[in-house]
Amino acid sequence: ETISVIGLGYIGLPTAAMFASRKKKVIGVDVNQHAVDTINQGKIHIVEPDLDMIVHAAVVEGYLKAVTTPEAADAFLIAVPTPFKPCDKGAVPEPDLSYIESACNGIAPVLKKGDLVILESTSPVGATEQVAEWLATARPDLTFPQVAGENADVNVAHCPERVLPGHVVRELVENDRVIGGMSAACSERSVELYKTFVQGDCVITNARTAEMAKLTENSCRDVQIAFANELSVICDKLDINVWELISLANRHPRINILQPGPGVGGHCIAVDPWFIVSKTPEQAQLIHTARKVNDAKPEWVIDKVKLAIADFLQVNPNKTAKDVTITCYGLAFKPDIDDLRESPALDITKKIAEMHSGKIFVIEPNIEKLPESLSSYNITLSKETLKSDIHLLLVNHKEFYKFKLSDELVIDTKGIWL
Ligand code: SAJ
Repeated sequence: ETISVIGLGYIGLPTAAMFASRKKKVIGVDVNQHAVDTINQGKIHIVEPDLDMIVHAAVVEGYLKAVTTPEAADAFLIAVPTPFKPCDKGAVPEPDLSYIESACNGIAPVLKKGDLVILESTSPVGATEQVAEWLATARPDLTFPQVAGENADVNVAHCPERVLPGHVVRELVENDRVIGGMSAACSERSVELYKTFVQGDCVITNARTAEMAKLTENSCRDVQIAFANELSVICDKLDINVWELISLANRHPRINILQPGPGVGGHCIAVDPWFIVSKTPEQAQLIHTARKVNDAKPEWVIDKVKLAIADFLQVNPNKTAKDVTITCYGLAFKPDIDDLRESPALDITKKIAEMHSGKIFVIEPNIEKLPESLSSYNITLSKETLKSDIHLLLVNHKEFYKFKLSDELVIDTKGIWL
């Protein structure tokens, strides 16, 4: 049995490597020639603990190869991005399924009777049916589940990934999987496939419920973080320490409030709720509001910095804004990783650099040089904490807990120094 994984990114590559490590023949497909070349040398182009060893072994032993054009296989797993279409500020973003459509058009010519196609990409409800439609249109000589049901030539299912970046290798094996086939046969084939390496339960449902399950998980987390972020803004007004408040409330046996912060980052939790809101805008009131609360938090932090600059100048009337130094702690989207994509900390630092004429230091222990988007500003990347007028903590990296700041102006969005 040959398995083909379309899209060799943060999900596709580890998944391909897991099948290969169980001695399945795997063909990985990616449009990025650099990724394909890197993998074929037994190396990886993404950062994920332990993945390099598994990919290296899989390539050396001949179970995994990467190509740019799909080849025939028995099962195809689609793990490509589902971003937003560009939209105006304030509008509800719409999902962009064009990468999934390209993947379908790529595999259609090599599909044959008996094949299985699984959509792993996080997708809006209805996307799996859409995949089956695209495949059916491209291959009128084959039958698909939407018409042929259990007797389809090609089976189609949705099986969303739900692994946590940084723990992908372990979570791929241990997490339960939700398997949503377009027919019972589609589900059963998929379970059999995942059981190759999944030790968690493979729970069967239909495709639409599987799509919604993944969106629900990330929306639930977004709504809970929004609750914490709203509390932080309320407590700031009322002069209450929100971290103390939350730890007190969490002593109740049925309360478990998450932690506030500078906003919600990453490519999942700040994205997936929009797939629900754009499909059912009338009904998704709370989910929509949570998104707005979390997206408003970076601006709130920037306003705090503006106030701190004004306070400093009031106490030091002989100085101007140009004399005020600011140190920003952390750029990543969450603690102890080097991933800066969709990071509120990076966004806040950039906006401060745009508005502030004085010197800015950035401390980010997980990177060696500043990202391109900050290179045109008056920012210095530093390894250690420096004398500075304003200290802005944006990420609770483990290194920052030991810093002791006393009399300077401190804005601590994660509550580690308060
Ligand atoms: N955050 C807070 N307060 C908290 C927890 C998180 O502000 O109490 C912020 C983080 O700082 C970060 C953002 O939320 O900016 C997201 O971080 P995260 O650790 O909650 O999640 P991700 O984006 O790394 O991964 C999530 C996971 N989903 C859930 O936990 C429900 C993961 O299992 C999914 O596979 C992944 O999204 C995905 O790919 O969808």
